[in-house]
Formats: sequence, structure tokens, C-alpha cells
Amino acid sequence: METSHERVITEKFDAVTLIKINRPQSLNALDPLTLQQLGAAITAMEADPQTKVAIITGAGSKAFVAGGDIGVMQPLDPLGARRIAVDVQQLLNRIEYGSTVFIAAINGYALGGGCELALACDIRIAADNAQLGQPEVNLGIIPGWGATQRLPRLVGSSMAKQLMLTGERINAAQAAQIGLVNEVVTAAELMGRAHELAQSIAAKPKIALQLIKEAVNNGLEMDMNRAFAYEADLFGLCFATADQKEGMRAFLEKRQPNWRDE
Ligand code: DAK
Repeated sequence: METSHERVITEKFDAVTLIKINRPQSLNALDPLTLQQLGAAITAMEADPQTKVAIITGAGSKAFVAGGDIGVMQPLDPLGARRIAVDVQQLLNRIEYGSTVFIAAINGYALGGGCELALACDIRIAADNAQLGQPEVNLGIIPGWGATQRLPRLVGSSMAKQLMLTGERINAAQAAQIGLVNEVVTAAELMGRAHELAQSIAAKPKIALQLIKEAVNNGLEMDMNRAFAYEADLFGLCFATADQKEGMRAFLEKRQPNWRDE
């Protein structure tokens, strides 16, 4: 079933929800209405207990998202800019820290806020025509939707600084080389590969997926000793689930598990 929110289109494929930013005439630049609809789409998806994985992509063949809308940004005063930065940071944190697994299917330009949207996702795959970058410096600003923090954690501070200080775009192959995207496929293969990956993850037990995200995301903010203790706690928590019992029983009985997501 396809639900059109006008600037954000969602489509459900069993446990996978496709979220498409739909403003191709502006290369899917994120204006307030699009951001609001993206938030609403995520809220609706999270209310659906069936969904385990979301794919985010951009409409059209040119862009994933070419950034925050520069026309909207230009007249902002400092407090208005700060408010938008905080609002969007919170939206992107819902992607990173929420229980759904997010895959960014980068189908063209992922620049500025578009690259930051992809950075908040758990997995990034790119079409071979994709171009990624943080060109904010060319506008006299710094990234404000998370790149100064997420990008160095993903690709290292030196490479992150180079991207943000030069504002230069890199292609999909270069992005894969520095670990900014997980894999590169042809543009024709992109959505097929995104769905294949999404379905393979959606076939796993939901609570284990959530706890893996939580362990990685929260553990990265801790020192190693606390992080190991945290991992042990979450590992222990798995043994409160029906799926731990089923998964191990199925292995020992040499059959496929029937996950209940509980
Ligand atoms: N904003 C608004 N419109 C955009 C846009 C953007 N980011 N990117 C493209 N468009 C529009 C173009 O203006 C054009 O509109 P029309 O002239 O047709 O009306 C249409 O999309 C097609 O774009 P082009 O004609 O430019 O297409 P080309 O193929 O020639 O070039 C391009 C494609 C991606 C190289 C080029 O469009 C480009 O350089 N776009 C801007 C890329 C960019 O600098 N992105 C980063 C923006 S900065 C914050 C608020 C926001 C943010 C952070 C914090 N706070 C309030 C704190 C986020 C910042 C950014 O993302």
C-alpha cells in the first residue's frame, strides 16, 4: 500500500517501509514542510509493530537529498537557525537511536543535510552515480545537522575535516573507500539491493535487531569497560525473550526458527 504525504511518500512491503523524499524539482532539498512530513512518516511507521526496517531514498534519478533548503535558510536569524538545527538534530536522532533499522539508498546527490540524513542511518548503500559531501563551508556556515559529530566517528577526524573544510564532493567509489558508504551498486540495481538487504534484516528477530543497534550506538559513547558491562546486560536481556528460546531450540532441532518478535 502506498501512502502519499505529498513531499514524503511511504510504501510498505511487509516488515519493510520505503520512505521516499519527494521534492525532485528541488533535488529533494529539505524545507520545513518536507522535514515535518518526514517526521510524521517516521512516527506512523514506528506505530506499526510490523515494521522492522526502513529504506530512505530520494525521488527522481538525480538526488537523494541535495541538502537543507538554502532559500529557507538564507534569511534566518541566529535563534531561528539554532532552533532548526536542534529540531533536525532531534529528528535525525530518532533515526539513529530508534528501534527501526534504517538503510539509506543514496541515488544521486547526498549533500549537506542530505549527507547528514544518510549519516544518521544504520547502513548506507550508494548508486555508482552518487555524489556525497558537506559543502556548507561554501555557504559560510558549518554543518548543523550532525555531520561535525557523526562524520568523524564514521570516517575518522582527518578525513571528516578534509570533507568539511574543502566542501568538495566525492563520488560513490571514494565514499566506499573511506567507509562513508557500505557498498556501491549500479543505479539500476540500487533499489533492488536495498530491498534485498532490508528483507534479509527484516527476517531476523526484532528484539535482537533493536539491542544490536542500542549496544553499538550507546556503547560508542562509553569507555570500553562500561561498554562491555553494558553489552553483557543487553546479552542477558536476550534471555528474557521468546526468540532466544526459539532460536536455540530450532538450532538444536535442526530446523528454521519461527520468530515471534517477542
Ligand atoms: N536548496 C534549495 N534548492 C536547491 C538545493 C538546496 N540545497 N539544491 C538544489 N536546489 C534546486 C536548485 O536551486 C534548482 O532549482 P531551480 O533553479 O530549478 O528552481 C533545482 O534544485 C535543480 O538544481 P540545479 O539546477 O542546481 O541542478 P544541477 O544539476 O545544475 O546542480 C547540484 C546540482 C546538487 C550540484 C546543485 O544544485 C547544488 O550545488 N545544490 C546545493 C548543494 C548544497 O550546497 N547543499 C548543501 C546545502 S547546506 C541548518 C539548516 C540547514 C542545514 C544545516 C543547518 N540550521 C538552520 C542550523 C543544512 C545545510 C545544508 O544542507
